[in-house]
Amino acid sequence: MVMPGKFITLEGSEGAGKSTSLNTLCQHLTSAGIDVYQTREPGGTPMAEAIREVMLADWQESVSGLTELLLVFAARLQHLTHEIKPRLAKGQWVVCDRFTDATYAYQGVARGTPLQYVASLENWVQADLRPDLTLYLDLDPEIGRQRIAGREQDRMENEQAEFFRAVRAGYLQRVTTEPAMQLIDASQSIDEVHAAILAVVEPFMRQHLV
Ligand code: Z5A
Repeated sequence: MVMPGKFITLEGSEGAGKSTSLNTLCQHLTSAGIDVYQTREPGGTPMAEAIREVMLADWQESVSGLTELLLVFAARLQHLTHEIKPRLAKGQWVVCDRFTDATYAYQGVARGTPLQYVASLENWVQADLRPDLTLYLDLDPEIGRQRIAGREQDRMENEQAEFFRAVRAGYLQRVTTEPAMQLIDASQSIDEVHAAILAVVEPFMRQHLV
């Protein structure tokens, strides 16, 4: 019988180092013999990537948190149906750059969309699927913005500092209620962040590779 794979997500605000950490984490898992699939949200399928483009584009009209919420869950359903669920069923480990904790932080807390709307869609779209482990890279958003300064900014990245402080507050709130969520201090050097991630991931691997 094939054991279902594990679902690991990375979270954090802009410039926290998710993409950097995701690559080194996937290399580490692969070198331990794990069949890893690396992906991201919003995105992960052609249609979900198209929804991502729509969501992050700079529209000349207001875009509410509820509109974003519906877009992000439409993309998520495509991603779950065509990539995440079939791969987990085959025993692959799926490592995803952002997932529903981002929706709670950005659309819920920062945009002010009622959290019960997020929870309802989470239950409807995901049923009982939740990440087995979430690495939340915590960083002062000002430092994160300095790290990505000079890069072209999308509609979300153009938000004010107050928005990103609310995103961080949203994530910190999730850490207190979600047992799968582990806080990593992302203000450290890249090597120190990687070591902190491995300190969480190694015991997780031992627990699930027997
Ligand atoms: N979004 C949403 O609203 N709701 C949802 O449900 C979901 C997403 C799923 C796209 O996400 C947007 O979608 C995002 C939230 C929204 N918008 N915003 N704003 P994304 O993950 O694609 O975009 P991002 O958060 O803007 O990613 P990012 O800016 O690329 O950040 P990162 O991946 O965390 O950082 P990085 O690329 O790894 O590193 C950035 C730079 O910092 C780079 O030069 C690194 O070399 C450097 N770096 C990394 N780590 C360190 C350390 N430790 N020290 C010093 N420098 C470092």
